Amino acid sequence: MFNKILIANRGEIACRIIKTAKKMGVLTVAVYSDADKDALHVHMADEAIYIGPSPSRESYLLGDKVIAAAIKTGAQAIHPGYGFLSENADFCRTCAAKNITFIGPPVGAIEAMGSKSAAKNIMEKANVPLVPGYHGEDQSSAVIKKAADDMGYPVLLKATAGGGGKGMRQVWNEQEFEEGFAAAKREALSSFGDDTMLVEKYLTQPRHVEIQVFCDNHQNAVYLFERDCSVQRRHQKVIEEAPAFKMSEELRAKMGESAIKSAQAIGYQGAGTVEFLLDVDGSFYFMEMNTRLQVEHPVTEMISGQDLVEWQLRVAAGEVLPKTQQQLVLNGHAFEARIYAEDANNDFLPATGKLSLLQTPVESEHVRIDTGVRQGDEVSVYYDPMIAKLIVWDENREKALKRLSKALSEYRINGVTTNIDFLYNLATSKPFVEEDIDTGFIEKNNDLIFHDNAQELLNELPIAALYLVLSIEKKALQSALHSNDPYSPWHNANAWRLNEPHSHVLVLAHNDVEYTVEVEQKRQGNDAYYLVKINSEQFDCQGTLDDDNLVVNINGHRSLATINCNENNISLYRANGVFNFTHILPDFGQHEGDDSHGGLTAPMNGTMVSVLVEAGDTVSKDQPLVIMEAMKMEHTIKAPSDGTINEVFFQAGDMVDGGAELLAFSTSEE
Ligand code: MV4
Repeated sequence: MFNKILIANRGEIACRIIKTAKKMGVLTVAVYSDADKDALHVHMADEAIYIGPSPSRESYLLGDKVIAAAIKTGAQAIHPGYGFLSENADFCRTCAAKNITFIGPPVGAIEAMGSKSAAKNIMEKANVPLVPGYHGEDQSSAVIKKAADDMGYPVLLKATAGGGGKGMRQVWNEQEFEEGFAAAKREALSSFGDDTMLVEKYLTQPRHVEIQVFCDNHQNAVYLFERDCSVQRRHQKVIEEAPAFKMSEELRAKMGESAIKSAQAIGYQGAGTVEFLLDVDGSFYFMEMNTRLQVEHPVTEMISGQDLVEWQLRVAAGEVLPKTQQQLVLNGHAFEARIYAEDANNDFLPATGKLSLLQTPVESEHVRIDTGVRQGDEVSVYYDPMIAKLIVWDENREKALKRLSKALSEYRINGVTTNIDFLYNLATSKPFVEEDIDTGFIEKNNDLIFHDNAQELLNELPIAALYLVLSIEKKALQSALHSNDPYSPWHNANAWRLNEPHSHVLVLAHNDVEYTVEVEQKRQGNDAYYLVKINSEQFDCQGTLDDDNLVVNINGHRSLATINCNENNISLYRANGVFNFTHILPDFGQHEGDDSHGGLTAPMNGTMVSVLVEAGDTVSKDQPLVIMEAMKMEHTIKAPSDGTINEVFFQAGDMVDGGAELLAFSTSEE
């Protein structure tokens, strides 16, 4: 076994590999770019080498720098993770030349699977089932059209240079063929510089089912069951599960054996994944083979009880496979949800920012979180905006799915927009629960998954407003009780001011739509309650705030909310999802029309935090005069010009209503 390995990757997969290496007593070397100098994977590794500027092409993709780092630290092997250099044949070759073990397949396997059409030819010779079609040398439209006519429509034209869904065109009947074929060739030429086409029977409701295979250097090969990865958006996997639902033992064995044949056809070693299209009639067809550890490998680990990274290290070090096929047992059901910093309501635009709050579900034998970030980290523009992979397991699909939705609803993330609500809506949608899933799932169920929560949002506004008012009143009481003025009426602690009714006018925004919310405190005997008005609607509200947890009663409906405030971004975590608001503060600056001759007024309700001047003081323009706190933020009110303070009307700890005159001021020009 190696005594030191270098991980040529970052983020969650780097952390995940380091965890297993540590468990095995193998030392680890991380590599990092400028953006990752304080990243979690750097802290977790035993040592770390800087490899360059933040853009991947100037750091993580520079094979020579990675190999130099391995040589410098005496790492005997390099684990490439996924992406980056993991399927780069040249890098694999250079490792061998430098006598550094590449933890992955032989370079010949990487090259063989690098071309989709070459892969198909190899699989055809190995009697691995391919989708009925034609992928021959003769590219005349007559030959390709005859193949299409013979197999029957619809057919799928695919550019052999394409991949990942690019360069595919459906042809629904014979009449459309010529035009479709010409268009597909034009698109392929412009996209890939190569218009070689293949044609296949078009499967209209296929599932994406992939088999995890493992081969050692002693001619042993096993499959570790299957994963269903049909839920994809623009060919990016969103939620994966293992095993595949509605999978019979017989079909599992047939697909597993076929996957083994595929791996053996290319002399495979290490971890590999054979992807199949599974048709509604139970027939399956080779799609492609991935020569790396996949992002979704944890669901296989959860149902097989195997650590696939440990298997990778052992096999790369020349050991035999840790288990035989007979020793592998499928137990339970697992899901993986990919949590991303992206805006699902804005075409999944990647989001960046600081993870000001990152509270996760509690990890257990049922809940696993693979992540490369911590609270306070930046989600940067340079890399895939993955925050974490949430993996859950239970003894069957129904129970595992309940664990998934519960864990998703327990996440508390603020500072960046995430896709958690989208994942929650998807995981709890009827078709998903009922296994009505194929690769078209997200398009088919678009309205279900992206339901517009405008009405739900309006129901949450009173809660956000109540939270803000309760926070101000709590802060006012605290600062007043701690004020240093012995004569302050606040000292008798019965908060006499709170007996006076007062109101707040707040402006809350969501997705650039602003809502004005009036909150008026009322009293019923000793109980305070609040009348909240939004547009023409009125809500009777009561609430008790304990840190960030609010027990709220709106028109007789009691419920819980967790709130996180980051500057004026408010995230409201509720059972039915997270709701984000921006609190629009009025401008505390002086405006032209302001009364800068008679006095300075409080622009809104707040608390006097400190008074920095006294009557008779001469002040200069922009000199701070008082600091008041409003809506959990402190604001300094400054002198609008050179002048004199004639009188001060409030002291620290006082609550002031919007519009109250704070001090009498006259400018020097007067
Ligand atoms: C297909 C197909 C239906 N019929 N081939 C998409 C990218 C590449 N992996 C192959 N893909 C497909 N090939 C035939 N003959 C449907 C897809 C497909 C798909 C496959 C797997 C996962 C997601 C997909 C999303 C759209 C289309």
